[in-house]
Amino acid sequence: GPQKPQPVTPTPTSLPLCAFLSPYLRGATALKFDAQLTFEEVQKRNPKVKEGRCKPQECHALQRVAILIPYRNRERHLLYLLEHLHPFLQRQLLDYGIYIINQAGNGVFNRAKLLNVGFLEALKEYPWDCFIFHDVDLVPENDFNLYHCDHEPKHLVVGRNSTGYRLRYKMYFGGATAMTKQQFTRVNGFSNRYWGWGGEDDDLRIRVQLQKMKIVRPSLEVARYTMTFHTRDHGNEINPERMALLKKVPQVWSKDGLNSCSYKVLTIQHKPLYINITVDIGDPR
Ligand code: UD2
Ligand code: MN
Repeated sequence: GPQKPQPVTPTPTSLPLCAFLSPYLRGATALKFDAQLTFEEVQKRNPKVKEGRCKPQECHALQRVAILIPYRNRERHLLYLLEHLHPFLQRQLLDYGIYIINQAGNGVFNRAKLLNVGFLEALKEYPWDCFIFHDVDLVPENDFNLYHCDHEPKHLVVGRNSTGYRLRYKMYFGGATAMTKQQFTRVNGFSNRYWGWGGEDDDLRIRVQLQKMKIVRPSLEVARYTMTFHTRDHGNEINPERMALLKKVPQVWSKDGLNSCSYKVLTIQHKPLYINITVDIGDPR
């Protein structure tokens, strides 16, 4: 027989879906970096952010996005990134959280392993759909560079100030990338074996290519970043083994990654503007 129409009651879960292109986007903005800025000030400017997270109240976000930032001793860079990223992500109408994965101790830095830890730990607190692996010193200049995941892994940094806003090389996959939970799991995450500077981003690209996934990029006009100036950090010297490691990716990717990532979480702090995970990731072996 004919079915009775169901009554529709407006509940928080029946919010309309957010627009793919938010009406709040502003396009290119001139970035200013104010030496007097404080974390308290950024907190005041972002009253809707609670414990590093925020989601739109007017609509149901299209994706739940975790921003994962590998970190050690870059407080000023972190402050500038938070200053710009919080309003940027709110304008994009995302359900998002910002995680800082802070390497404990003074051992050799390992960006890729920290990002694996971030992925595994963030999923313990919320069912994130999409992960943005993001350097702490890169500030996006245009909010049409959407921090959504795509059907293919997405590289977000086409150009930046220090390299004349051009792609560094055709296969470049560093700085900031967006992958869904499924895409990142399929490649077994990052390698845990890159200690020191370099190679880990190319390793991830090879993993993606081995799975026959394609890398997509936003247009050059929108995928622009300012990298706050820095010199090479102590403890993150160039890794001389990176080229040799890159040759072995096809043989090792399935045994080296998310499924072999051993670490010890020391603290998880829900700070006002971000979630801080301090972790002991061990030493190169
Ligand atoms: C490039 C890539 C980066 C990564 C790196 C090689 C770009 C824009 N970025 O960055 O994604 O592939 O080369 O490993 O191409 N960090 C700390 N504390 C430290 C050391 C590093 O927080 O002591 C973090 C921080 O998030 C930093 C990131 O690691 O942005 C990469 O290190 P970098 O900025 O020194 O290296 P860079 O700019 O050459
Ligand atoms: Mn940098």
